[in-house]
Amino acid sequence: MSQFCFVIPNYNHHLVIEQTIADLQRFKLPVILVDDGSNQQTKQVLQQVNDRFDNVTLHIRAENGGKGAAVHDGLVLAAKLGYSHAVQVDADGQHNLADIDRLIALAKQHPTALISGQPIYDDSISKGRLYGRYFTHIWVHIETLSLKIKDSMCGFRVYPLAAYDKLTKRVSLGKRMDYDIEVMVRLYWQGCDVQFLPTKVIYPENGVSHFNVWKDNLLISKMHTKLFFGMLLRVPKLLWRKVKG
Ligand SMILES: Nc1nc2c(ncn2[C@@H]2O[C@H](COP(=O)(O)OP(=O)(O)OP(=O)(O)O)[C@@H](O)[C@H]2O)c(=O)[nH]1
Ligand SMILES: [Mg+2]
Repeated sequence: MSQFCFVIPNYNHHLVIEQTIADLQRFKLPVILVDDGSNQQTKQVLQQVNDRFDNVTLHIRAENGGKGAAVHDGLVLAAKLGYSHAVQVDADGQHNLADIDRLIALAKQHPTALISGQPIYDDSISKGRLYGRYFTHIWVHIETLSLKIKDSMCGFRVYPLAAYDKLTKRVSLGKRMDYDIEVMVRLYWQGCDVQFLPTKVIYPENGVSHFNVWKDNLLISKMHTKLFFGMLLRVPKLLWRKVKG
């Protein structure tokens, strides 16, 4: 039997987090909220959320470690608490929570797969972010020798925790914005199926993005170089997977 929980990483996102947790109550699932070394204002809001909702476990990281480090902590804690799947939702109100039912249904249909949102953007996304994503799509197709991965940057996902545990016992993943991409490619390399659900992603007007165009894009480029060489080592395995369909 699959047991689901939510994992929400939070770094200085205080505006909509309480409303997000309130909206998640209808699922009657536990929520692991990870404070990734946030500022005092956010800490106060997170404590308030923790006091208000019984189903919230607040995990506090002493220092900021990056999105990847925060999600990793949340997933490890989720596995330790006995859950089989963790639904990862960002804390900035960009994800369409109405699609969670469909995300979970897909995970139940494919219990060993990584399930991911495939973003449908409106005009609120900046052109820089949009084009950066195409760059990553192309790299990921090369790294997996496949067109199977339709998006690797969306943080709206369901992680199969057994497969994640197996992966992270072997390799340590990028700790910042490189994480979402790397974990998806490496799970794919490990043999994990990846399923996508088209979902609207918005950039709210008062939204705060911590994505640093120069620093994070450089980090992501370095990671693609590493994954490219990783792909070369796996060419026979990846081609065999293609042949098997
Ligand atoms: N950027 C960033 N996000 C973190 C960090 N730690 C946790 N997070 C959380 O990770 C999620 C994604 O962060 P965002 O800054 O929105 O990054 P993103 O959604 O990939 O980028 P945008 O598309 O520009 O919004 C949010 O829930 C953050 O609060 C961190 O150190 N840096
Ligand atoms: Mg965001």
